Amino acid sequence: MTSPYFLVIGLGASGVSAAKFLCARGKSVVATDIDPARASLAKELNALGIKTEIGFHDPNTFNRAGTLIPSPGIPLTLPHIQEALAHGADLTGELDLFAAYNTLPVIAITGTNGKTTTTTLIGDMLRACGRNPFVGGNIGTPLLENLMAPGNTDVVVAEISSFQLDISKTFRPQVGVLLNISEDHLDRYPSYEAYEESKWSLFKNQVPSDTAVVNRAVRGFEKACKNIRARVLDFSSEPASRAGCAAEIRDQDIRIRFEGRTHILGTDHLKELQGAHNRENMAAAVLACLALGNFPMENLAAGLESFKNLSHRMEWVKTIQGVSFYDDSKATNTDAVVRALECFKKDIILILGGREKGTDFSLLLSHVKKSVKAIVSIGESRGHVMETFQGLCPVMEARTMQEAVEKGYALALPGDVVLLSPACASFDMFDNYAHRGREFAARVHGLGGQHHD
Ligand code: UMA
Repeated sequence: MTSPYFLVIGLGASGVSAAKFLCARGKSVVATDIDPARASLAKELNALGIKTEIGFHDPNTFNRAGTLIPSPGIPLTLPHIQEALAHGADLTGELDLFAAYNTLPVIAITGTNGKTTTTTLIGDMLRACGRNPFVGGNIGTPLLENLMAPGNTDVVVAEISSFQLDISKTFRPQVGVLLNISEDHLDRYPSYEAYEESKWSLFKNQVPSDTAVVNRAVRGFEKACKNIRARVLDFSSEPASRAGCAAEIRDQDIRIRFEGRTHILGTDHLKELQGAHNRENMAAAVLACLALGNFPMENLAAGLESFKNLSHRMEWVKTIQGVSFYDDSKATNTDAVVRALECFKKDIILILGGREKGTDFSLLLSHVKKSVKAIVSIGESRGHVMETFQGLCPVMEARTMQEAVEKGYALALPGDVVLLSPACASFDMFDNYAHRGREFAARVHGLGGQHHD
């Protein structure tokens, strides 16, 4: 093996893309994945001239690498990574590889919740303004894909996770969006403050001609903004912080103030985007588009109207005998579950649990008290869920999704809602959140019964 080479660690979507991208640029690439099931994929990469080590991680391969490219899901605390860094290896990832070669303007969206909705909205709105965006990043299609096959795209809309930001030194979006920060991924960060810092780092390379779109209600807003060189456009729906914001959200209306113009954007008719959190997502999306191109408000509004609800995000599955089933599998933290619970008045049977990420279930206590009739706990965190909520409402355990759906249905009366909103990662029982959601829907459809929808 010639040194130095790029070592791609993990062959999921991000790693495969990075390996192919570097190889196409004539770089020497080695790729490794701990999962033996990646063997057939490795063959494809071998055919391109990429050497692979599958089913194990060899410390020697790490130590001899010039640059490590860990996939976002791989913690940097992995001993092989730490050892290689101590041997002098560089560290980079999807964002910086992309930044080095990309020539298109970039809108980048981060935050604990609402990233995917806002990213999708911005894409829809730009299309309604006659632009041709590439929409990618954490949302699913790695950014490097647009460098390998750019087509005639003219702007990049990138959903960005804290894991991607953690290994970025150079990524600089022309427009950066920070939606909110709440507890998540505490298994990956030494403290909540470290997670907050990671999110704010989206703006660290911006220059005065760039724009930072920031929720004014995010803790530490004033202090953090002192370190932002870009123009700041703020938004808020919180009574304590919304007055005078570039986007001020009051009830159903968003008042936008931008470069001397004021627009009132009514949102009441946008049934797919209900809830205060969605008005925040819309406000941020509008500001981001205005910052990029000062587009006409009619086109932006048309873009909002074309939005279709996302899969596994408060997705209605079916109503059986008056019991409505909703798939919110994408809710992998407590804040997202709160938003889901707020969509219904009461009588929710909540399917909760999975792989914890330093999850503090007690953040849900008051909301559960208000609107949850019973909990069905699934996954590795069954015991923790039981411990937290027993006494507040009935809590039943389920070992499989089939059992969870059956128990949820058995507990429900006509008019009730059975909601899968787990507050946890899915990897203890499923490949990913989408797999969990599909499994839920399949089991619901398997229940049969009379339709009331
Ligand atoms: N692996 C190893 N060694 C290890 C651990 C894992 O080789 O020690 C391998 C696994 O066997 C697997 C691969 O690493 O083959 C998985 O890597 P990954 O988890 O980074 O998954 P990717 O498919 O590359 O997807 C990543 C993002 N995943 C995570 O951040 C966990 C995707 O975001 C993103 O869409 C994709 O890159 C493209 O950029 C998903 C996500 O869950 C949606 N993100 C988190 C979130 O939104 O909360 C941050």
